[in-house]
Order: sequence, then C-alpha cells, then structure tokens
Amino acid sequence: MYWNEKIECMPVEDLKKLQYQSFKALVSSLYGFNKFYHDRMKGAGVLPDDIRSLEDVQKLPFMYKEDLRNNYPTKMFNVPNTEIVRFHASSGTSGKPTVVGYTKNDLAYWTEALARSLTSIGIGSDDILQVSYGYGLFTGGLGLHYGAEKVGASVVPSSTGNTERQLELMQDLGVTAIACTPSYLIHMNTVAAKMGIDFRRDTCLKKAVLGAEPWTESMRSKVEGSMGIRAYDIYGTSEQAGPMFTECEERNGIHIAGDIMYTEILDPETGELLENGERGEMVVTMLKKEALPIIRFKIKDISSILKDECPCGRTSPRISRITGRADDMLIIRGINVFPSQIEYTLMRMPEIGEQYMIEVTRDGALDHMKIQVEIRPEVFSDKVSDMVSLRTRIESELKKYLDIAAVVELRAPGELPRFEGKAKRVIDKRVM
Ligand code: DLL
Repeated sequence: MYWNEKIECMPVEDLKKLQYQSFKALVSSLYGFNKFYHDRMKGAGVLPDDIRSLEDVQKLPFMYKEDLRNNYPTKMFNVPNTEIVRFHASSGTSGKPTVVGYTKNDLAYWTEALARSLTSIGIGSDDILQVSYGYGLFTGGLGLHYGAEKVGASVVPSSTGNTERQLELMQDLGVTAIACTPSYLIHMNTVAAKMGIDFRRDTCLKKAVLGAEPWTESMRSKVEGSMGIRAYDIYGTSEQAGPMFTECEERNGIHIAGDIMYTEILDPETGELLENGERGEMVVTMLKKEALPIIRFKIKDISSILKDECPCGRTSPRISRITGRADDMLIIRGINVFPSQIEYTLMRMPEIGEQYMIEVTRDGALDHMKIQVEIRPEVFSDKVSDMVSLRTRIESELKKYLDIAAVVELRAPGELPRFEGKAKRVIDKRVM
C-alpha cells in the first residue's frame, strides 16, 4: 500500500528531472534573496546560471552545523516571523543549541513524508500508536504525532518517562505500535519484566518504529526475539525537519523521499562523490524547505545509497542503516572503530543483554577501552569461573572481529544506566 503512489513509484528519470527543477528554483531564489547563500555562492564563484543539471549541485559550497550555531537563533531563516508556525531546538549537548523553524508548508511536507513512511510499514487507521519520543523542543514526538494522525492511526502521545504508567496504558488501550528510541524500548522491556508483563501474552504490540540514535541489526534481532514484535528503522535530523524516513516492509534500507531530499554520499577524507553502494558521509539538500533552507548540509552521518531496486515497488532512493557519525569514530591505539561495530559484535552473543557502556581513557600515550556489559538474568551466576570464562570469550570476540583489545566488565541485569531519550553509551575521557 502506498500513501502517494504517483511520487513514490515515479520513474527514476522523472524523479531526477523533478529534483533538478526544484533545486534550480531554490538556488535562484536563495541567490536573489538570502544573504547567507548569496555570500556563500559568490564566495565559491557559482551563479544560479551555472546550475544546468542535477550533478551541478556539486558546484555549491557545503553548509555545516556550525553555520546554524553561528547564526543562532534565527539569522538564517528565509521568511519573516509572521510565516513561522513552529520552532524546535536541539539540546545543545554537543555545543551551542541550534533552532529550526517551520512554515505551514514545511509542516505539511514533513507530515506527508511521515505518512508515506508509516504507510510503508503498514501503520494506518487500524493502529493505535504510542508515541514515546520526547514531545517538546525535540522533533521526535510532534513529528511522529502528526504523521500518525495523517494516516488515521489513533495516537497515544505519551512522550518519554513514567514508564510503568506507559506500560499500563499500552495494555489498557490495546496499543499495536510504538515509536521511540531503541534504548527506551529496551528500558520498557526491563520495566515490563519487573511488573510481570510479557509483551507477547499481555499486550497487542506488533510494531516498533525505532530511531534517533544508531542501532544495529543484531540489536534488532535481540529486541524482536525478546518482545515478539517487528522493529523498523526511522531516520531524520532536525535540520531536515525531524524524523522522516523509514524502511518499508522489506526492511532493506531506508526510503528517502526524493522529491523532498536530495542525498549525496561523499568520501569523508577526499570529499569525492562516491558510487552507489559505497559507504561515506551524507550530504543533504532539502528541496522544499521554506523557513530554513538546507543546501549541501554535511550531516556527518555515515551511510550509502543502495544500488538495487526495492521489491516494494517504490523507486525512491534508499540509504543503508546509519552506522555512526563521521565524528563518532573512535581511534583506539590507531585502530578505527565505530561504536556500532562494537554493539554489533556484543549483541550477537546470546549471553549478553541489551545494555552496554564504552569508556575510553588515555594513560600516557596509550589508549584503554573498557566495556561494561549487562548479562542476561538466566546467565548471571555467582560461580566466578563461569563469569571469568564468559568475560574472556567476549574479549576474544572483540579482538577477533574488531582487532581491539578491550577490558570487559560484566554487570548484573539492571546495573547500567537506562535512557529515555537518546542513549549515551560512549564516554571518551580523552577528549574531556
Ligand atoms: O533525532 C530526529 C529523529 C527523531 C529521528 C525520532 C528518528 C526518530 P536530531 O536530534 O537532530 O534529530 O538528531 C539527528 O540522530 O544526525 C543521526 O546521527 C542520529 N539518528 C537519527 N535517526 C537515526 C537512525 C532526530 N535511525 C541525529 N539511526 C542524526 C542512526 C540516527 N542514527
């Protein structure tokens, strides 16, 4: 089932034409009326007339999160205040906060993107969707909320926190789907176990729409196995609008609405455009944005554009699961490792639960990595020799697959911190 078949299944060449037309119009208008883009383009020696094909996007300079910070809060907005109908803002945990704004049209295509996405995973008017992303300045709650209402689902706007109450509501209302961070779902699962709730037996939950932070295929298997649900990946950033794009029922990559966003994947070191299938840094151009235009934004997420067509029939470009951010990569004694690779290796071991924490320190010139992992209740034992041999096995798996020497510490179920919003699983004390 499609939400907007005409666009979602448009022939690829037609989509490219549409993208080019939108891009050309956007650049001409920004050059004429937006000081930031005018100056940037002038600085790079590019005029609107130099844009004669979609490939010419590459002539334009990049834009960075820094630009938003330096123009805090609204200096980069492209419309008068009277046309802004909503603001969201980042928490500013990695620097000064950034503010994003929306016109009525911005909210309309954001909601349309989510309506297409939710439809593609079979969420519609028969569903009761609990939105357990934070409501407020974070885009997750309100974004999913309006998308879900648009497809006719009944929304339970529970936001994060008060987990026991959320679980009661989930049972009482017969919630069929939930949208939240993967780490919050795992937390819910732990709280449910303590309350004696078995998801399969005691709830109607069938689907979860998980995102806002990196998570892995092995985490997906673990969550699905223990809760008896199907989990789907959802992606987006506040600069793009918020949560927007999901996998479809096929679950082989995230469909990007090509009429809304144009995606390039670049080599993080050389900046060269990579072929489809090659993994690199995402650079995005939003084709319909009014309040806060985004052109060639270096989003820093690592992904690839998939080569093959999706059997679902949608022709929109697809990206692979985000494996981390260009600025997330840890270099431990000269070895590059993404936290997601560590998660993938850990989650494949059945003895390990879903919680872990990575800590990196430096002693003189040497880096040290400590990984605390919670083990499953049925595996946890007082027998020291069993625990020592499990710990050694985890250390050797990490060495075998990632070539990193980490000290593993086993933790009892429930010992590590839980997260209601985005998880913070890496503490790099070298950069503090
Ligand atoms: O996290 C929007 C969102 C809300 C997406 C709810 C999905 C669900 P920001 O707070 O601006 O926006 O954070 C964006 O989060 O650049 C990625 O690094 C990361 N991220 C988001 N979704 C995923 C995902 C929201 N599915 C940043 N997988 C992005 C991996 C993700 N990382």
